[in-house]
Amino acid sequence: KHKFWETQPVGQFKDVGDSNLPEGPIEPPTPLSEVKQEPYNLPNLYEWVTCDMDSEETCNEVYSLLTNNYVEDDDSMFRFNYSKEFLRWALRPPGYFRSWHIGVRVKSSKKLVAFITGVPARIRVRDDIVTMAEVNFLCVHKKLRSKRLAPVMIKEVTRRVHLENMWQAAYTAGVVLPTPISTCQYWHRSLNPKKLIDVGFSRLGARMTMSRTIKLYKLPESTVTPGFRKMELHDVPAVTRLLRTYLSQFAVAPDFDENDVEHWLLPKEDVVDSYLVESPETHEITDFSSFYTLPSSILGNQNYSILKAAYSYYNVATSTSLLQLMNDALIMAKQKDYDVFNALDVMQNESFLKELKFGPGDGQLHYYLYNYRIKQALKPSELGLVLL
Ligand code: YNC
Ligand code: MG
Repeated sequence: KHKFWETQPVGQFKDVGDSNLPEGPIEPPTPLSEVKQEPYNLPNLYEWVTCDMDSEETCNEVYSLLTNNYVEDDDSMFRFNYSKEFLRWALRPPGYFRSWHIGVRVKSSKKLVAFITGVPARIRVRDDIVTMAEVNFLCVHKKLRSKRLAPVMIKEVTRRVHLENMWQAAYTAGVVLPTPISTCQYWHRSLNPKKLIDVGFSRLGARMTMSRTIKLYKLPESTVTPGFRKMELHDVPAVTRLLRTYLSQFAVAPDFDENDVEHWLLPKEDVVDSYLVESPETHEITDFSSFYTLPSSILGNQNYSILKAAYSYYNVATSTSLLQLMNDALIMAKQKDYDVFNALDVMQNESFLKELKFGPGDGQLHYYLYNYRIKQALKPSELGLVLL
């Protein structure tokens, strides 16, 4: 059934429920001298390239490949439209490898037709801190689908990860593959219900009018928590401490240091927003909330072409409730003109989703580890990891 995935060191469906298999790496590392030195073979018309995301021209090509060919919803009404600035941010964290930004071009025309990336990350799995690749942005041009190009892309990124002496990876996908470590659900909180209904993202509820719906989702003009403000560079040490303590409770979570926090969480316009609560009395940093910006193209609507979506990222509440903190995040997103605020049911998110009027989405997000076995699937609330 999964001709490719059956050959890979991942949890196999036949092993689900087998408690004799140990947790941890499935295969041991091989000596670096035994890692294949040449790229995998591509069909003859195509060639491998390393994509230099510092180059404006290459970044434009990656942006248009993804804008036209990346992830769509099941009904093909929306397609992710990651911005160029977002792609640069996502692909150049501390210690990144340019060789893990892999493209495929048509030899004759040099047209970019496929892409896959990895970035390095330290991920803690229970008590084990593992240096991994986070693999993302796997994309094959629509005209080249179902030709088994994806397995070659995956093998090539794996080879280049191995060359850096890393042997594990983390990734998410909307499709079921062998074998999810957890299956999560997206929830959506309408900020601009009229537009969401007009473009077919949501529907008017039973016995609801447009004006009642607008009233239902109305938010205060400004945030309510005293000391709530935007994160700044000097907050990095305090935010790192707060986040490390918080994430230690989850079975799988990133092991963030100050460099990671500066990169992943310091606000970057239209890419990542971060807020915190500084106690008006003690000036302690007690709470933190963040979201990233990922618009979607609206396919074939007369009136609108872009859906502006915020995605909940990392949140920590200690002085106020997570409910109130997230309500302030919603207020900020509304102020900044986002149409919808999305969140997965990971970490403690279930504690606010229903009360803050999020509704469950269709379609699930599956989390995976490569070459690392987990005995039993995790509940979403045991996951402390958000991938972009
Ligand atoms: C997927 N999303 O099952 P089997 S998520 C992984 N992730 O293999 P073909 C996938 N594998 O089942 P197509 C996958 N989707 O026969 C499909 N597959 O064993 C598997 N879509 O290949 C599939 N982006 O080339 C099957 O299929 C085999 O032409 C079929 O290409 C697939 O980024 C794709 O959704 C997804 O662009 C490229 O449909 C294409 O359809 C496309 O015949 C729209 O492939 C965009 C889209 C995926 C977003 C993502 C995470 C990717 C993770 C990849 C796995 C990483 C493993 C770790 C590597 C480092 C290891 C170390 C150390
Ligand atoms: Mg293909």
